[in-house]
Amino acid sequence: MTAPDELANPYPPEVARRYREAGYWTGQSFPDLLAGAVAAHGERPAVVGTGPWGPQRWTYAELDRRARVLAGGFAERGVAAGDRVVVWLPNVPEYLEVVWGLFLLGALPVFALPAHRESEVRYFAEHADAVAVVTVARHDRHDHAATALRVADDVAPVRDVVVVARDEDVPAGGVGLTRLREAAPREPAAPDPSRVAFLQLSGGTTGLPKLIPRTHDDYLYSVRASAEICGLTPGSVFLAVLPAAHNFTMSSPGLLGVTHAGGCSVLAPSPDADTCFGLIAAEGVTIAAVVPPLAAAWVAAREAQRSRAESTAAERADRDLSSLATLQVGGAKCGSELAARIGPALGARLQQVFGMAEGLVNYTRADDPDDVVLHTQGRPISPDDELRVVDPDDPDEREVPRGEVGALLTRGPYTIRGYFRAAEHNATAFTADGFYRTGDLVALTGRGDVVVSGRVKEQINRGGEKVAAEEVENHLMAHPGVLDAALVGVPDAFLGERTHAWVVARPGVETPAPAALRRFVRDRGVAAFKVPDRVQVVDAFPVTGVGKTSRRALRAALAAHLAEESTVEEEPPR
Ligand code: OOB
Repeated sequence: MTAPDELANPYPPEVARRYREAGYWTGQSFPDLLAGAVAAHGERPAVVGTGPWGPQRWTYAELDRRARVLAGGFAERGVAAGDRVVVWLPNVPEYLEVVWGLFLLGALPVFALPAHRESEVRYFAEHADAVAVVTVARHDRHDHAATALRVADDVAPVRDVVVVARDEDVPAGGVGLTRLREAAPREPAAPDPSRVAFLQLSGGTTGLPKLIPRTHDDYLYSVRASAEICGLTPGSVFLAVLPAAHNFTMSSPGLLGVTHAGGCSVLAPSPDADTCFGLIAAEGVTIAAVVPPLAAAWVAAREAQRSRAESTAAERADRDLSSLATLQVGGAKCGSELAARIGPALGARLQQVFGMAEGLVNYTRADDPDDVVLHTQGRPISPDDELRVVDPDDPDEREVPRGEVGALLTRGPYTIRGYFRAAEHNATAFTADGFYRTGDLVALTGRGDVVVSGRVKEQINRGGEKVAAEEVENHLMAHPGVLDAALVGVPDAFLGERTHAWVVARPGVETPAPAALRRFVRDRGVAAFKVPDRVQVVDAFPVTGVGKTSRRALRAALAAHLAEESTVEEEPPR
């Protein structure tokens, strides 16, 4: 089904040779990473969390044993090395058991977010020719297993829906994890480290999300280097707050960086301050990774706790955050004001992280001066990360002078050279010489730190969750009462941006109500964060002419129109 070379190293051979010679690509594979951790830290705690079987606490040896059994279990179900398996799980400890099971088998996880719904999961399964979907019974008031079973019915190669749930909660047609756990353990595979290890998802800028092929060599280089930059040791305890499958949580330095260092990963079942403060105190968490709105919520919760004088000794112990040395904030811009409140409120040092699932990750460093940590998004992991800041309006993409804002292009030892099965999109997303067009507007400081100032890509960053304008517009336009739709971002104090959909009603049919349109998008089975925050139905777009030039110009004009409207509203009556 898959031409074998689709999963081959996508880097030009001479480039791959250079990255090996420089010592970035070491030939380490995912199974090697786990084997190394087991050999050096076997009896140390590796995973803490709560799933369908209650609280779990596994050492590296135990995680390895479980993963080998699941590798055997997947193999018995007919999953083979090189096969793709959609992993659609919340932050339960079994997530790591499953993912490591697949890695040890040599199968390729395709990472979906727990917030994704049928339309996204179906697309991932189809696009990757997945042979199985692994999910939970229910999560977040949604029946994940039932949705996965519907996908399996329609998408031919999907043979199995593996349900991470107690047997009594596994629906008919699904395979309980218990069944896979009955298998004989399997010796780890020895995958070619230059080949693709998994497919990560992209926030997307087009109608359909893209899949990102990452090799063992490139990804694990970023993991080892990130662990070093962030100073991880066997004593590090990482709190996974954002979805485990997100690139930030997984590898910056995240769950995998902690594995490399021999530290412990704690999976937070919910990102709220109460849950996370309790886990930080109980487990001695040293580092956590969050998006700006969560950092703001934690800061506010802490400031409120401080102002309540009547707390008991037990309450204070439960909120002891003194172990938390580092709070990483990324996924969206952390404004200077929020940045300045983090240290005083939480007692942790802020680390800004500007990364992307396509590769490039920037960090502020522990020994950076405060103004760098507060006002920049850090600098790249690798000396061989190439960053070009170019004039976005120049067809020749000439670089702007240092310090000026331009569009960021990047190339390097862990940045992809193309999306999976997306030849047409790749032709515009990458330059002829292999630079990825990030779509971000940035400036570089004199020291080479990156300051993110906006974006050129058609994507809305809703508190770190990425919404592709075109994807949502396509859903809206599927409604019979909709002639045209344009989705734009509106500034939001909490999220950074929220979404506003302009909808042109189709003449001659009943005009749909905004609430009905929001429900319509939700019912098409998309992640809740993609459902427009506001829908405005009009007879024609309130800006003229621009629609004929490009969607981009139309969205920009509509966003400007909204901004104008809101300033007008705020003006006092004359
Ligand atoms: C991370 O990855 P993605 O793939 O969900 O999103 C990447 C995009 C970037 O291109 C940029 O537009 C935005 O998210 N972004 C930021 C940012 N971090 C990410 N914009 C401003 N400031 C930041 N600090 O979001 C991601 C992947 C790895 C590590 C951290 C974040």
